[in-house]
Amino acid sequence: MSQNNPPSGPRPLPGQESSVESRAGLVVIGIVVVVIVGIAALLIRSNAVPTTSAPPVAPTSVTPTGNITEIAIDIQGMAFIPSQIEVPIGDELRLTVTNSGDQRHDLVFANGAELEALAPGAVGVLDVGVISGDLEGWCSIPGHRQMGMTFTVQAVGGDTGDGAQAQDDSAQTNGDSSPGGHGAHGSHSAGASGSTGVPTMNELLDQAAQQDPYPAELSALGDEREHHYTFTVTESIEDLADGLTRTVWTYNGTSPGPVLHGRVGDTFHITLVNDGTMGHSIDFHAGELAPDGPMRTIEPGESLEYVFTANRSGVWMYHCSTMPMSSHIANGMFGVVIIEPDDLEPVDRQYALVQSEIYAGADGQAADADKVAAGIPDVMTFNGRAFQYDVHPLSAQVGERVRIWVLNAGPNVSSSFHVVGTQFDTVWREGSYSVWHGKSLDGRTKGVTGAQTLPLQAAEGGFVEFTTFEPGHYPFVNHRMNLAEKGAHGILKVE
Ligand SMILES: [Cu+2]
Repeated sequence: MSQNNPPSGPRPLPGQESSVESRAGLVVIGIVVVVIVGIAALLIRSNAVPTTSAPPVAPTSVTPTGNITEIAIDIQGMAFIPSQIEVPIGDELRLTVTNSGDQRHDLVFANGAELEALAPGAVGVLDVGVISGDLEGWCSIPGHRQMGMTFTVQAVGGDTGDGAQAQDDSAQTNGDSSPGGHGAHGSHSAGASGSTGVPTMNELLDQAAQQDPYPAELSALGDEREHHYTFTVTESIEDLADGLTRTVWTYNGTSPGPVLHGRVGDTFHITLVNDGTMGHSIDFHAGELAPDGPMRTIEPGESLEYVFTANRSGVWMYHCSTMPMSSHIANGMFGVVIIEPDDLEPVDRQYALVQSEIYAGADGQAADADKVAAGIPDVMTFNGRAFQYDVHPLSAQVGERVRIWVLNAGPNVSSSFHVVGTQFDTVWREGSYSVWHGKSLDGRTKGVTGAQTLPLQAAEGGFVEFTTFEPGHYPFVNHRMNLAEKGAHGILKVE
């Protein structure tokens, strides 16, 4: 089953173990360096915030006390514990941060102070600078702030007549970023171009024309019953449209990841390798396993083995299940496992389409987590890129029987899959046929019937079958039309 794998599909990774160890070593060295740099800078006692990347704080109306307030905080799950502290105005603040969570986190402040990402179990020290007013902090790993990873320094006491002021304008700007904060993204998510960062249909079509399409053809099953794959997670930049890029997180370099294809009873052996910069994981809906082990989040440089037997037919989603899952899926970490029902009859052509959503962040950034939470995508895709099969049409011959497998990977919106100019004589969705060769399977409907859509909620899958009777260009769409117009649209060219 290699034909419909993306070009950069699964491959063995010679020397993986040594690279894992060296990366782990680098992480440890990195943490030690951070701590040493922090301590050394403190000893120097300049007025600058003693971290490698923080700009000097300019406490114009506050006289430094010369005191250092030292506070230890903890990271548990998706929260800083405590999430709010009080510090006397004019004191320097030194935080010791312990990451007791199960994935890496950082801590950045509105004044520019930054603690580099801490692996689970790691401890870091951050000198935040002189506290001249209330100050907001948060974890900057995509989606974590929206999950509640905010931290507030309250400035207290002092004898300045005008009292504590917000230490940085951006602290107030971002003050409504708590989960559910309405319109929170409005002020800071615009693309670098100064526009909304959302490409137009024409821009998306132009971009699709410049790239090879994701292979949609699904070839017939081979004889193998054991399937071995290595899934390597990477984080990279791709062009969303001319002049606008986005960060994507992928399995084996493409989104969707590789299409897995097999029969009921087949066993899949997946080695998941995390070559990213944050925790990632994988969850195969095609298997039935306790999530605790195989679906656990692994750190950069780590790997795990995930073995499952496909006991049931279906069009099964797989995806990263590291929190916040909505962001990890929206950033590209999903794919499909097609397990054919027993004795599925052959057809002339098969295609596999995975619908997904893009929530454009600023240029070069990952998905805007506020948009993901709001659930209104900017761009829709079949197989990871908007409109790609409009400029690189799928093909069929007149009279051929075509089967299209569809997974709605979400993460949020539904699909109403339709092929313009056809009627589906067969529709199979989530374990059952509604119509089969023009016959209703409800036991009541007499005569010839059919269906116009395959409806799919997020993470649902199925297939449709149809025949075309004359040449032409048959659009396939999500018939939620606003979503088709955002990119969930392609062409089947029949000759
Ligand atoms: Cu992930």
